[in-house]
Amino acid sequence: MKHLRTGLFEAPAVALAGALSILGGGAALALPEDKGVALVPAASKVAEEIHFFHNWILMPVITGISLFVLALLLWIIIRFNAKANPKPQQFSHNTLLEVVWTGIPILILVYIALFSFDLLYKEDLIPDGKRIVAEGDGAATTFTIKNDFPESRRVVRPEHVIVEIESPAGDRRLRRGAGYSLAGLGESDVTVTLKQPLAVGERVVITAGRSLVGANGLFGGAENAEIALAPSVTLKVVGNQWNWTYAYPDFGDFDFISNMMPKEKTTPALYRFEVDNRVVVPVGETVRVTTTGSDVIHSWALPNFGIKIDAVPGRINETWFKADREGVYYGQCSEICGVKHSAMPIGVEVVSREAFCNWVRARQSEYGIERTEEQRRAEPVCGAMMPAAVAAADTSLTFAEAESAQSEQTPAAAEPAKVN
Ligand SMILES: [Cu+2]
Repeated sequence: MKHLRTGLFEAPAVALAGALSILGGGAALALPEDKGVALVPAASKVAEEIHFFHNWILMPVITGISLFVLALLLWIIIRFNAKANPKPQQFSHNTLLEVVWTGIPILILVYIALFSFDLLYKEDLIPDGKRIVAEGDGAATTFTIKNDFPESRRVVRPEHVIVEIESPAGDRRLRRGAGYSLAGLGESDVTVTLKQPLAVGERVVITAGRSLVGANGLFGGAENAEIALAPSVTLKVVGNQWNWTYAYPDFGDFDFISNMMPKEKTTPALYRFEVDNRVVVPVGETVRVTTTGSDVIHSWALPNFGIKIDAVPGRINETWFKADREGVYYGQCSEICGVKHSAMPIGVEVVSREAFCNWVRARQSEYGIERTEEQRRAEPVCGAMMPAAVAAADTSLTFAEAESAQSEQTPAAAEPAKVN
């Protein structure tokens, strides 16, 4: 493993272009705001579900309980004070009342758990969805995707398959149930039959798996749901007193240390968030995050992606995220780890696939990592983008890639501005 100490290279300037474009679009940057009370903006489906859980499950329950208790207090103060009620009752215990005030809280907890456990499971379980992309030829209507998941993860229900049609211009139509039929659910091959053949230039994108995210359970949102794909990139995170080491095992295992940016090198708004070497990840890709600690327990927390996972010496924890939007996101160590616990922030840049691969190439040459042509082709994300591999890319192309291919990166570097 090649190893460089911190400060030998700057955060890549080219990657910042992605951040600037998202800021230009008016999307909020992931920084806390003065007097802000809401959660930082969600940048992944799991974070969106966490927001939903907070806003529509927890808040109504908390508000209802608070108002109910307030009403009880007021009632007791007014109705049962010594003046209004000079001769108090002398009984104690009431079986019915005690059963009710034990039973109702249990039901409230079960209600919360229904949503909470579902969410915890999604955060914990590494997704295993897969996708095929097929080009239309004006005649083909039938497409097959292998149902070779482990027994318990087999595709068995219609919602385990999402069929999308993409026009040559890049807009997509979602089809759920209408426009196609499914055969072979629960068997070794699942067949999608379109009622109308794909036009030349149209593409069908079939995603299968049980890692459904963004559906928001009972309250609809199925339109928003997607099936998270199996991770393509692995990011190794090691917590140290008091900085982070990041490694990219898929790309020659280069690693670097990320330290907090000193006060004089950053803005007041970014002080204690900005780092000298940011993590760089591609947009729209499922990233597997493995964490461990080199000395004491730290915690890698990134609120925009709904991630908070302990980095424990002697063991490896695992989680995942898939960033839906480009930008720069910040988090902080969230396990008290010593005197400079507050000085080990986390900075993550989500960039287009092109920008990510350029960054990877630059790091590899900087670290003197020799990669054979074969090794490069085998690299996730970037291998498929090599010119000779264009044909192979058709089977792994995602919408995110098509989108990011359209937005040309312009070299620019600036401090990310704060936008409301
Ligand atoms: Cu720490």
